[in-house]
Amino acid sequence: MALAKDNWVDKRVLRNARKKKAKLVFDRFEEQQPQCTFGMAPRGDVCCKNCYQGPCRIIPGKQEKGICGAGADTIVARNLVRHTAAGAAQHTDHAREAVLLLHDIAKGKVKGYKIKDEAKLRAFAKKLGKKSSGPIRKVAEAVALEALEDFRRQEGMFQKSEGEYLNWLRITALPERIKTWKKLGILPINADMETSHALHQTAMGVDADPVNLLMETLRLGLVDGYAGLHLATDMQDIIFGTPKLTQSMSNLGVIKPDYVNIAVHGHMPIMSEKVVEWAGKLKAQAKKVGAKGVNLVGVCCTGNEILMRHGIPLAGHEMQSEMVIATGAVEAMVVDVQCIYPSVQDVASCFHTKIITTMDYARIPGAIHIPLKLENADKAAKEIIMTGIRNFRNRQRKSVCIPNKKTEAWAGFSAEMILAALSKVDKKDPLKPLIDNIVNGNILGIAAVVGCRNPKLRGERFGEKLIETLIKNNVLVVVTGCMAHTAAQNGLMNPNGAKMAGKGLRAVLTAIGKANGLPGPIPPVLHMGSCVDNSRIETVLNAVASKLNVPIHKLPVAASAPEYQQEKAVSIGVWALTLGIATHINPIPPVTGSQLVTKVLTEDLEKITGGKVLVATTPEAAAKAMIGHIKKKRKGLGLK
Ligand code: BF8
Ligand code: SF4
Repeated sequence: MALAKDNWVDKRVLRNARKKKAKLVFDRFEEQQPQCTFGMAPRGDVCCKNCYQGPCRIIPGKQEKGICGAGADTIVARNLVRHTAAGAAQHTDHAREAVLLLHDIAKGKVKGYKIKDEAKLRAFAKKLGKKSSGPIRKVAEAVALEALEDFRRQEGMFQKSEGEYLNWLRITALPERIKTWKKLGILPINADMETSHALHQTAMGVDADPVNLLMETLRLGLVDGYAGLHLATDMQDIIFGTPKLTQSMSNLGVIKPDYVNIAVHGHMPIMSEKVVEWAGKLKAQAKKVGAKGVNLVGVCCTGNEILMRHGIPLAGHEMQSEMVIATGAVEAMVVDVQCIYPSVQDVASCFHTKIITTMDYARIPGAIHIPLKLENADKAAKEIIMTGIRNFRNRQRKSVCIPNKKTEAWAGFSAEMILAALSKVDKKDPLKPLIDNIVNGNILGIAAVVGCRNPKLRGERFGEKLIETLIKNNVLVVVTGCMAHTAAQNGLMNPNGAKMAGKGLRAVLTAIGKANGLPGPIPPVLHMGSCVDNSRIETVLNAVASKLNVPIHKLPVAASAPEYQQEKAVSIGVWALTLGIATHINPIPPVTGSQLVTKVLTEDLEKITGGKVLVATTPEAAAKAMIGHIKKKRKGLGLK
């Protein structure tokens, strides 16, 4: 099996799982072969399941239309709308919960949470045209109500080009972008209405026009970007604090043999922040059961969130979640929503690990359910930690297998942190050193490598090879999501990784490091957070674009989701396209059955938003395409 080449798959842990008869993602992947190829490249056939006359399959030259008469272009575009809507719905639900928390804090309804970044809150009030001075709770209420408006505004829904649009888009996106989107008639009005409307529009017998459907896809990309990513990040920074530089460790070796190990998996800081707080408070309880303390470790995006704000180590990305349990040394894995394999309970049942679900709408049969609600968050978090502590005695020493694998990881590069680091080089004009080094070619360009790992690409080391090639070619790389775990585990998120960078990039990293009092360079790959924190990337790009007075699509930047698997990665990718960013996605998305949709995404869109999809199925080809695009943009700006 190609697994041997995946350096994040620990062979000993794998054997440990096998000994206990625990099936992992790779085993189920094999069982699923051969997977259905309908909708998938390169075969290019198309499948529709949108009504019960179907499923219908479109086979070119043989079966050109579904039973209702929908052809390949319509079906492919409809499927893309639905995936984008599903991804956006996950992010907007996440953001909504954070907005409601801010509102409850403002109204004094919850005691367990506070506002940590008051300056940020006041800055948002100002941007929204609200009173930014005075009692903080009043300001918080005004900001929360403006955010909630993005979930309830109704005016303009059926005359979209005339209506009002998302507050969060209005205060975040650059005027040039808003003008472009307004011209296209894709400004979203209300996040919930747009995602629900998308289900209507794509039902059997509603919209059959593929171009109109693609416009709807773009609108949903904007919903994702502003009412999802930005809104979630901003609310979380206000409540839990804006991340600053922190140094920690990554990979399975962060699990400690003598401690009560509790893995936190999912996405919402509303849960993870409380768990972090109570892990600190209950150290003495852990000692009572013979452990040295409580060791929290992070999995997937929640891992990134608690790494950035508290320096908690990263145990693994989503595909390693089962391996975290198969170390036999994890007393509890607490989860909330998104990207949690239901199989974690199956693996846990082969060991002593307790799986704890916390959200009423995300439960796993067999797991313990401790609902963590705003009003009982402290009680629930305490019970979660105590469940882990009580379970320490059940650990079977013979079943413990913790690999000796961990790598130093620096994190917390919020836009504010990046500017603070750059201001040490040029206090008056922090962006100048970045821009000067792009102009002189020390930095060829900037690439965001984000998103998931995909079991279809096991053994290919796609994400890590792509990042390594980019930095070798002097491209500054920023990472989020599971790709941040990948970069960390491969030593790219610490100063030593700078050895792998090209000469020009290394010189810049070293100059910034020295200006900040470090003995050497900063890491060549900057950790910007979880998947919702892709918003932070736009914040930096907007600052650069504004300073240069050019639109984002003229900047030497590119993005890649090299191993995407989740609908959320689709909606983030679509948002990047609306921003005008050339975006590589792999595996090839299921659009090749429609020549029209494929052509719009890979060619025509560039004339509309400036963004386009880059197709490449090897890391080398992906790096080449991204670097080629960056060079083209440099030329456009008159740079060598
Ligand atoms: O939101 S990168 S597998 S964990 S979807 Fe999920 Fe993909 Fe990981 Fe976070 Ni993002
Ligand atoms: Fe078939 Fe049309 Fe129904 Fe799709 S919507 S399953 S193409 S009949």
